Amino acid sequence: MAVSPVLMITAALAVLLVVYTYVIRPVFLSPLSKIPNAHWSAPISPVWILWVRFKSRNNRTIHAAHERLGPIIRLGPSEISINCVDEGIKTVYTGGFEKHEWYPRVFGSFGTVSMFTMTDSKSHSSRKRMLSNIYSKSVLQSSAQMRVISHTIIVDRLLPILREAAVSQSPIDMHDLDQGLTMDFVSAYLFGLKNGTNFLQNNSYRQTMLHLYQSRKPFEFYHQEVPDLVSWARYLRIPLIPKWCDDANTVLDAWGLGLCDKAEDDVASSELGVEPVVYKQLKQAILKKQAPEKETDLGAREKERLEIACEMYDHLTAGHETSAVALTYLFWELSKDADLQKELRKELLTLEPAIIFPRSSSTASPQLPSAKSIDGLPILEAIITETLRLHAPIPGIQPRVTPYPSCQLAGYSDIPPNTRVNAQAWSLHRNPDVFPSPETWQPKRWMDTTDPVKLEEMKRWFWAFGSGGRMCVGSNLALQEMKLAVASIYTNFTTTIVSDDHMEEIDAYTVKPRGEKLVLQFNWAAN
Ligand code: HEM
Ligand SMILES: *[C@@H]1O[C@H](CO)[C@@H](O)[C@H](O)[C@H]1NC(C)=O
Ligand SMILES: *[C@@H]1O[C@H](CO)[C@@H](O)[C@H](O)[C@H]1NC(C)=O
Ligand SMILES: *[C@@H]1O[C@H](CO)[C@@H](O)[C@H](O)[C@H]1NC(C)=O
Ligand SMILES: CC(=O)N[C@H]1CO[C@H](CO)[C@@H](O)[C@@H]1O
Repeated sequence: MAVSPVLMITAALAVLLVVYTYVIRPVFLSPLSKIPNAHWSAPISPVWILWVRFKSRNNRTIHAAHERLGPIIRLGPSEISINCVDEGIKTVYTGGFEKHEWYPRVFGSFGTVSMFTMTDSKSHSSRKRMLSNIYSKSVLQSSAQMRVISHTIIVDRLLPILREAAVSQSPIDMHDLDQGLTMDFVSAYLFGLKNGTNFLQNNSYRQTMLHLYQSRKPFEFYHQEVPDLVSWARYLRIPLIPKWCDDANTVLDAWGLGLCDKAEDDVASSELGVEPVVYKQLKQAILKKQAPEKETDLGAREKERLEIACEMYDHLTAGHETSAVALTYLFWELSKDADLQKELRKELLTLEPAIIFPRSSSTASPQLPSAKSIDGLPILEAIITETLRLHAPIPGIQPRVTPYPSCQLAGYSDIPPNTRVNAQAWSLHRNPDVFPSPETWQPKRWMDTTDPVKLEEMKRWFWAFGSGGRMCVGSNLALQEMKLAVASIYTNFTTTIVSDDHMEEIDAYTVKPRGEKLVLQFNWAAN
């Protein structure tokens, strides 16, 4: 059979076009081709970086590539990574590059998106305007609700547990307790103290819920990086993600929705300990924007209920896991340094009143000093900052997309639009020029005021809460609760390590120690 010359020419052209599009252009002609490749195959295929992520080697591989190749590297045909401030995180994150689809894929819930997962800047800023005020430092520091929440959680729940541990000389898994502490804090601010969680005092419930929450982690990769594969597998009934994972989601969604519905009953309250501060704020802000005829529309009401639930669920998860991990690493580092514990305690005793906790439960419990005075303690501040540097709870990539028509990053111009670009705190925080001996935990590096320029540079590279318009909205809440917890503990107790096997971070979006525990012994501090 003779093949027509027209067909042959067409076929040849088609092959050429494919070769041009998938090989010649990405390897030689695209402006991205000048950027050093983290792997030889990066310009033509994303398979290498997908494999790296599937094997949970994202952080170390990208980190090693930056060490080898400099502040900008190419990870795939349309993905790069940056590791610098100027023409790096400053351009991308402070410059408002939009979030990548990665976020709604992984962290969407209730069929909708939250402030954290919205990609489009307009809807995002509208949502952020509704919520940022109640998370501002000044509001949190002067909030009467926060004062009641703090007193209940620290004085009535946490300290008695630690006193019991010191009296009976029983070791405590602090990582487990930290997650209860932070969940109680954030849920109380979201939903009101009465209707928030009481994880600290309910071990079995806490452990069941946290186990469900954590169990899904190994399967994050699929939604994050290969969403089409997930859809296909579902369609073909291949169990890529096990059924118990879906079941865990169902239980957790119902739990989150239940907390919201309880808060709804108290939405009119401004009673201390009852008012659901964040829930109420969001509900009122959403109602204000809504057309009045929608108020009686059942479909619209249900949509609004789920939208609020999605936002609240996000704050619950973003709020408890990160702060708990930070506290765990802080207690770990501080438990290795008895001298620093002593110095810290001296500083804490300058608080008025100091958080002195009685040895016996029959003595009146302490009043807490103001959040503002705790915030002003330099050693405490340095300990927290250094922990967030060395053990950033979100150390990995925060993907964004480059804007139209092009941008310049790390000296490379004409970077095309819609290129995925990431930075990772893990690497930014390990620049030896900015943080000498980056692998050692040295709180005092933040207290060296002899060189203000150097200190300023450290602050520019500090990225535990991200930066720009999508920076963490809960950073002030996190810092306030962490500082209070650490201050309350080290005023009267010392800690030593009983067991710290596998404290290395897992490779994930929000990390945790691989061993998932940190066992400490609490003792009364000597005068
Ligand atoms: C030590 C504790 C915390 C750390 C290290 C942390 C870290 C971060 C980081 C790095 C981001 C940016 C993520 C990205 O763009 O991929 C972020 C965003 C966010 N965080 Fe936190 N966070 C902490 C505590 C909290 C708390 C307590 C809340 C509770 C309200 C919270 C709520 C959020 C929300 C809602 C966003 C999305 C903000 C936006 O897109 O505008 N975080 N956090
Ligand atoms: C722990 O929480 C569960 C679920 O809310 C509840 O049913 C149980 O009674 C609680 N246990 C204690 C000891 O408070
Ligand atoms: C707690 O610390 C304060 C200040 O050092 C001390 O006066 C008090 O006796 C301590 N309480 C106990 C039970 O050791
Ligand atoms: C990052 O990689 C290093 C090895 O380079 C490893 O020790 C560490 O646990 C990893 N951290 C995370 C968050 O994956
Ligand atoms: C489940 C629960 O604790 N619900 C409480 C929510 O707050 C209201 C108002 O204080 C209480 O009456 C409920 O018992």
